[in-house]
Amino acid sequence: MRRRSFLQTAGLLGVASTVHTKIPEPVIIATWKNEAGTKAGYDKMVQTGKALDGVEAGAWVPEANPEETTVGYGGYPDRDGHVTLDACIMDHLGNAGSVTFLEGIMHPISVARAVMEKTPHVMLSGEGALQFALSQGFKKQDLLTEKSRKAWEEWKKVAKYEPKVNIERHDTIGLLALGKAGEIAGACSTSGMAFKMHGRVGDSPIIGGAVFCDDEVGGACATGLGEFVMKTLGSFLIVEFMRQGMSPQQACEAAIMRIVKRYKYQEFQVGYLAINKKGDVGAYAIQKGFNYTITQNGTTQVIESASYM
Ligand code: SD4
Repeated sequence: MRRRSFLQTAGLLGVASTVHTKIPEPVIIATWKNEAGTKAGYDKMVQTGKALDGVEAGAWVPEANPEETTVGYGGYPDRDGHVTLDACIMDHLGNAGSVTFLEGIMHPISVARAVMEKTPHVMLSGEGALQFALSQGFKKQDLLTEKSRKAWEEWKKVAKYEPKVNIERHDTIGLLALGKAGEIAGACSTSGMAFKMHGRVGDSPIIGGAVFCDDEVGGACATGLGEFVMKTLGSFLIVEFMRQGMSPQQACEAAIMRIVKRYKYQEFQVGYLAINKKGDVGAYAIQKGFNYTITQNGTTQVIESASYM
């Protein structure tokens, strides 16, 4: 008798909890105009049922596109002519992986995922990251395209490091996904700032900088001049603001204000995206011109972000 009444109570609780916890529609968002990336990520997420697969597949698209000069193959090199890549990925369980200063591998996001899943570490860098990638079956190739090499030759005539705000409007890809089970994952992939110093690493491989997810709260990702994302640990800050009760929009704005209050923000861009467990999305940037792409229910839209300036 006792057992049966326990089971009945448990059953009732079960029903009650399904009624109250409505899982929102799966959604994937990405920095900038990245329709092909978010669509590919969304399709993958629908196919496998996992947000993590969605953000990885989304990053693959610009990584493989030679016309995309800020990510992967075709990315602009550093001042010495090396294409050096940074990427990171984080899942809903708090697992994270990243690679920095990686050369010669087209899909650094997948190497970051392999670091997360197959090593006891979070971050591998440079030659060590490359050796690990090769050991996992990734193929080494030359990522410097003719277009990027020419741009570098041109840059060398004056050789002035000058990060450009919103260059080409299809920059570094940061992605956030809310999966079928309501789980949150995030990823980021970049070739970093064009013509940077050799060895420079930006925010994109920094967990808490370019990407942070906490499945109790939501996720955030960043783009723009990484030095300022790193100095304020932007994505971690946004998730913590959401934990304290802010909406994704309020949290992105508060994180941009941290930069604006402390640094000479007029000359550079930082843009943030955030999502919470309900599927609410926020976006905010320092300068005008930041936008993001969202795919949900099979529909993809590019949306202009609000900005401080
Ligand atoms: C970096 N945050 O390497 C990257 C670059 C970027 O839009 O996002 N550009 O600093």
